[in-house]
Amino acid sequence: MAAIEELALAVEEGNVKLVTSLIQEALRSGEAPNEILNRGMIDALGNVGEKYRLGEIFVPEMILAARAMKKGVEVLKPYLISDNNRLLGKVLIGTVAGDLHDIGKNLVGMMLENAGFEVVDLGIDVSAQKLIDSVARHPDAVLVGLSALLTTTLPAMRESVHALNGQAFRERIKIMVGGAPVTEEFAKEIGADGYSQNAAEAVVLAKRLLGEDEHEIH
Ligand code: B1M
Repeated sequence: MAAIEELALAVEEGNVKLVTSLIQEALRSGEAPNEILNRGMIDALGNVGEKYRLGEIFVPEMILAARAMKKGVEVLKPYLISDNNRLLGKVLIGTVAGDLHDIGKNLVGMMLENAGFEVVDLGIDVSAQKLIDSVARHPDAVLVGLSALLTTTLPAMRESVHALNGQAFRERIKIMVGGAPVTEEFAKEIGADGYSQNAAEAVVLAKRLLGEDEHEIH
């Protein structure tokens, strides 16, 4: 079996040690870091979610898989990060109130950082009030990114965006949202400025919202 398929299994099984060595093996055999991330880890967590949905595994197994994924991202991070150090602006990013999922949010943050944004991670379970206080505390922030992974926390995302929309500082910030249950329509409906489906698209969206894409040097 190729290292990348073995890696996907190791992530699913939550085998942290094996994840580390298989990533190193995949890198040595010339696999692209992005492929390792997408096929070896993100897809694996997709399978874990499906198995959980079907009742084949339970929360403890999901926790182990998430831990293995986090370790994998840590090992892979130096290979995913470029030496791009343009400062495109400060982004505040967090997972909405009641929601503890942070793997996707962390990936989005990492990709934004890699693209040249300064990222302030507000963490998980971020209340609307904490968001307001954080934007106020960072007068140079230009973008707020919100993540939600549960259908039950979509109302918290709505509430957060509404709360931000009611603030005087709204003019200086853009708001982008994402996460598995979030859609373009929902983003529009709640008054966010944009939605992206994955971390790579989040970078494109962030640049577009801030008008940075026009200045891109190709
Ligand atoms: Co949870 N969980 N979970 N879970 N979990 C899901 C989300 C679920 C779909 C599984 C399932 O049933 N199939 C389901 C939600 C169902 C629903 O709401 N419709 C679910 C459930 C039910 C729960 C609990 C309620 C289980 C329980 O306790 N009974 C509980 C809730 C806890 C809470 O938050 N209050 C729970 C707990 C957990 C763990 C703690 C065990 C763990 C999270 C660990 C962690 O994050 N530190 C966990 C995990 C690992 C998952 C699955 C398996 C994987 C999530 C993940 O990290 N995916 C997930 C199943 C699935 O997603 N298929 C599941 C990989 C990640 C890279 O993708 O986060 O989608 P994702 O991020 C993507 C995009 O969505 C996008 O870009 C990312 C990268 O491409 N994106 C953005 C995300 N945020 C963005 C922000 C942006 C832009 C793009 O702009 C700002």
